[in-house]
Amino acid sequence: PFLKNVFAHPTFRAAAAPTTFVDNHAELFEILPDKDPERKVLRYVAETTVNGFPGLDHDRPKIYTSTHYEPTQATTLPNDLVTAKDVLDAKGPDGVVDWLKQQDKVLLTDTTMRDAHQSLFATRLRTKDMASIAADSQLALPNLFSSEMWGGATFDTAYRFLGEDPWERLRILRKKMPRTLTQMLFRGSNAVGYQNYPDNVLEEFIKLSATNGMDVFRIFDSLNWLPQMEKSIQYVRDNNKLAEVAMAYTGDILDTSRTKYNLKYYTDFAQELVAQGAHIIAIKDMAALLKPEAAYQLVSALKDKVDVPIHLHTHDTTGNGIYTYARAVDAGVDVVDVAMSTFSGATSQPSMGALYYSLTGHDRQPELDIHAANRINDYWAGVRPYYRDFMSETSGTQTDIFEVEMPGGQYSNLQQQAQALRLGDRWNEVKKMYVTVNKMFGDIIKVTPSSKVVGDMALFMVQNDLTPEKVLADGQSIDFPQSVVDFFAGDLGQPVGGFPEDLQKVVLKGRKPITVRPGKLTAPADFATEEATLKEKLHRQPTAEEVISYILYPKVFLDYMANNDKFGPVTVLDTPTFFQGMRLGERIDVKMGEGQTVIFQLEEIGEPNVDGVRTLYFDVNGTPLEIDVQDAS
Ligand code: 3PY
Ligand code: ZN
Repeated sequence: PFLKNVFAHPTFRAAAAPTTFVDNHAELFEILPDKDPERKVLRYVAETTVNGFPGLDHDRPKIYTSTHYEPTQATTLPNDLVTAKDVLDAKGPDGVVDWLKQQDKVLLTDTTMRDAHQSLFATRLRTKDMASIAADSQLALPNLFSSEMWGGATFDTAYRFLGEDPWERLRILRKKMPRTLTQMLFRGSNAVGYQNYPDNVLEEFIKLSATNGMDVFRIFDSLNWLPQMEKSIQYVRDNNKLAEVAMAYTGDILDTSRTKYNLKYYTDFAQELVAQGAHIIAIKDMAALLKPEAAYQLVSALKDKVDVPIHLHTHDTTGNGIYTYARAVDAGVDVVDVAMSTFSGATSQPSMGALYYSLTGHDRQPELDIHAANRINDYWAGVRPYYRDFMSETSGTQTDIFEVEMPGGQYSNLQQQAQALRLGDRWNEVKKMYVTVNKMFGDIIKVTPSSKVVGDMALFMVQNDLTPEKVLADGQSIDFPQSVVDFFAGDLGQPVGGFPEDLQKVVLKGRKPITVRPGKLTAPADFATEEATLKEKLHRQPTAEEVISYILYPKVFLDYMANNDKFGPVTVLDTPTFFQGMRLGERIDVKMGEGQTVIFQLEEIGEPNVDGVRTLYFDVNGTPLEIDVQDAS
C-alpha cells in the first residue's frame, strides 16, 4: 500500500519527486490508516466517540427518533398543477411576477431548511436530514411559493461545523425538489459572509448559485443602503432569476415620535428598489418588531405605491407573528414566510399550520393540504431532538425585544458570546447596552453584519464599564473592537442619515472614512491566481465552486478540505452518530453509496495507554478493525 500511495501521489506522478519527497509526505506512511472512505468515516466515529463533538457535552444519552412519520402517498404531482417553479422555467422571472399578481390566496415560503434552524439551533441542520424529506415535501406542499433552504449563515456553517459542502446541499435539494422554487438569503455586497466582497466575486457567486439550482435571491443590505445592493440585483437579473429585494424593518412606524424609519421612509425605499430592478419587495422583519397594525399600514401603503408583489418575513420572537401575518393578508400581502410547526415560534418563523388554521374562514387562506403538511411536520418532529444541544436556553416569547430590537438570529449568539466573556450574569445589562449603542450610532438598521457591530460594542462597553459620555470623552485612548472601527470607516456602507460625526472622529482617530460604495474601491479578485493557489494546495484542479468558496472563506474552506481528507464523507452518518459518536456495543448502518451499506459495530473501547491513546475495536461488515484515538480528556 505504501508504494501504491507513492505512485498515486500527484507530485510523484508528475515525475518531479525531489529527494525530500518522502520527508515532506509523511502521510504516505499511514498505510492502513484511512485511505478508503469507510475507514476515514470510521476514524471520525472513533474520534467523536472518545472526544465528543467540538463544543458539545458528549456524555449525554444518544437519542434516536421514535416519531412515526408516514410518507406522502402520491408519487407524482397532479397533471394540471402549475407550480411557481414551472412558471419561472417557462416564462422567466417576469412571468412569476405576473403569476403572483393573479393569485387571490396568500402564498407561503417554507423556511424550515434555512432561517428556522439558523434561528433556533445555530444553523446546524445537516443536509442528510433535509435530503430525506425533500422529495416528500414537494409532493406534500406543491402550492408553496418557495422553499428557503440556502444562504444566510448556512453557507459557512456547513463547512465550519458540519463537514459539508454547501454547494452539494444545493444540488441535492434542487434535484429532489425540481418543481419547487429554491430561495436563498443573500447579504448584498457581503454575499454569504460578514464583510464586503469585490463585485466580480458577487457576480461569480450569483452565477454559480444560479447554475447549481438557486431560483429566488432575497437580497438585503444591513444598513438598507441601496448602493450595496445594486450589483447583486443586476447579477441576479443577468442570470434570469428572481431578484427579491428586502427592506430591513426597524423601529415602529406606529410610534409618531420616531421619525427616521416611518411609513414614508419605507415606501420611498421600496420605490427606489423597484426602479433598481427588484422583481419582488420583501419586508425583512428580522427582529420581530412589525406589529399587526403596522403590517396592515405598511403592506397597504406598499400595494398603493409599487406594482410588484410583496413578500413578508418575520420572526415570532415577540409573539405577534400570526396576528401580524393575518393583518398583512388583509392588506393584500402576496407571500409570507412560515416554518414547519415543530421548527417554528420564538426566534424562528411563525408556524405554517397555525397560520393556516388562523385564516379559516378568510378568503385568502393559503392553499395547503394541512394533513399532508402535518405528516411532513411529523418527520421534522423526529429530527428536532437531534439538535437539542444547539438550542438556545431562552425559549418562548420575549416582548422586551420590541425595545431591544435585536434580530432573532443574534439573540442566542450574543448571549453565548457574553457567557464566553464571563458576562453571562450581566446579560440584562448587555441588552440595555445594545439599546444604548444603537442610539449612540444614530439609530441604525441592525441585521447581519451591522447587528454584530452593535453587539460587539455593547459587550465591549459592559466589559469595560463604559458609558456613552466616557466613550466620547476618552475615546482617543480607547482601542475599539475592529468591527466598530470598520463600520465607522464606511466599510459596511452608509447608515440612514449618516454617521454621528463626534463618535466617528474618536473611533477613527484620524483615519479618513469612505463615503462611496466600498466595492468601488475594492480591487477585483484575480480568479486565475486564486485558482492556481488552490490547485497547489489541493494537488488537483479545483472546481469553480471550490475557488469561490476559497475566496470567500479561505481558512474555513481549507480547514474543511483538510478535515474532509482526514475523515472522508461524514455526511453519510446519521445525525446522532455525527454529534455523539457510538456507544459500546452499538451497531449502525452507514450507507456509503447507492447499494453500499456498511455496518459498524463498536465492540470494545480500550483503556488509555501511558500516552493517553485508546484503542477502539470495531467490527466492520464482519471484519475486525482497530482504531487508535488520542483521548483529549
Ligand atoms: C442572515 O443574514 O443570516 C440573517 O438571517 C439575517 O436576518
Ligand atoms: Zn430571518
